[in-house]
Amino acid sequence: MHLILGTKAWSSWSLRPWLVMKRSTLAFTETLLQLRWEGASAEIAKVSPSAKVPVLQDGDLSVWDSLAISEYIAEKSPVPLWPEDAKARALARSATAEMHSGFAALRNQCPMDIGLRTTVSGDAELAADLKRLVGLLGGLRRDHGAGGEFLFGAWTIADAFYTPVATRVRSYDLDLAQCGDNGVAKAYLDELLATPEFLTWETDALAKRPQTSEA
Ligand SMILES: N[C@@H](CCC(=O)N[C@@H](CS)C(=O)NCC(=O)O)C(=O)O
Repeated sequence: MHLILGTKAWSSWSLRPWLVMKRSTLAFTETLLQLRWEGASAEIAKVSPSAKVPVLQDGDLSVWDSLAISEYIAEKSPVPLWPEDAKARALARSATAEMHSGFAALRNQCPMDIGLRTTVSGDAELAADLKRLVGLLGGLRRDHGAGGEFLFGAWTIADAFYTPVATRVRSYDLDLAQCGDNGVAKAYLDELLATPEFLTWETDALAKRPQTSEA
């Protein structure tokens, strides 16, 4: 299988299925396409039906969109990538889908830029997203996380979808305690940043980080 990814410092959508692929133990190769230059869209359109990355190629099949790619990998993976319990799996899929389609203020006001360290004066919408984030992560850790460091104990696709958030909290110095965190959500996000898979991505992202960022 072959993953086509965008600039690793910026492309949060690429990071998610790349982490899923790593955790699956399946063999894969990858190609990196540079984002944010005048020809980027045309270059991506040559390999992606949606003109967006990531894309997964498996023989003559192209799968686009981070969530569809993650589900495809989960179907092929010898390692379980969703919780085994059906109710926990439904919750993991809900949390994953919520990140995929929600948290617009957090995504727009704090775009992923690994290596960036700054502060942001967010608005009420960002505060509402952070409050929801703290409630969601804290609740899942409390109710389902007992067997390990992740949302459902063992690592699942839901953790892949929240890893870019961990970089945003770090990059923009977001104060989760002010949004109701008793330390559980922050500790969980720090855990995501310490996984060997993320550290491998981060090293590559920093080595190839473009000089200028519009993020
Ligand atoms: N919903 C899509 C979003 C993909 C997306 O927006 N990708 C961005 C990069 S992170 C992209 O390819 N933008 C095209 C461009 O910059 O020309 C997914 O989950 O994969």
